[in-house]
Amino acid sequence: MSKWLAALSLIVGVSTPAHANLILNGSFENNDIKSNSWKAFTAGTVDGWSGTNMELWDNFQRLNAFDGSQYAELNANGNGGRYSIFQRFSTEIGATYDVSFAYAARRSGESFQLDILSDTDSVLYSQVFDDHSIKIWSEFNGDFVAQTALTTIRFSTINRGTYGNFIDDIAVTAVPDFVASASSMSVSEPVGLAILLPLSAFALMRRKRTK
Ligand SMILES: [Ca+2]
Ligand SMILES: [Ca+2]
Repeated sequence: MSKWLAALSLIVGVSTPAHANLILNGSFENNDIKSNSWKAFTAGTVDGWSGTNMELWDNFQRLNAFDGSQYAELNANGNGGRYSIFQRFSTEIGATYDVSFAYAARRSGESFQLDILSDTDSVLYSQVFDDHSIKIWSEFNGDFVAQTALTTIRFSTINRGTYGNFIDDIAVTAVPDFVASASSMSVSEPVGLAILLPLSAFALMRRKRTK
């Protein structure tokens, strides 16, 4: 929880619900492998994830995990073609969600695409990542608005071959309504929160969450 949210929940005297990660095994820790090793997994055998083959690495080849001790290499063992893993999770129609993860390259020239899709295949968010640093984690933070009761997050490799596109710490969390609507809140609205907290605090809170 951010300190702004913590402060807000103190001021208004309510407990902010836990912002549980909606992604199962987003940090790739559930299929435990030996330290300083890697292991190939066939499609669907990594907890929570569907799609193609993938690899898990455990603090291997001088790259420690961003979170925990394990991460995935999207360009997996196998046919050397394109790889794509995905997971479906429950969402509330119209609600805003934060999405975050960490990514790193194994060598130069790597790229992958993030897609967030509604259950009717509408694209809620899509971005190509080709700016990774070699064996240095970069962090992504974004958000989307759900359109259906189920939403899919998908990571697809763009460069071919069995090398590249490390990923870790994938999280999707619900954004509380009062934060999601803060930017559209007007001073004329008879909202108790607006009296208790200056609008600038909402703006600061929003900026902190989205940077
Ligand atoms: Ca991890
Ligand atoms: Ca590989």
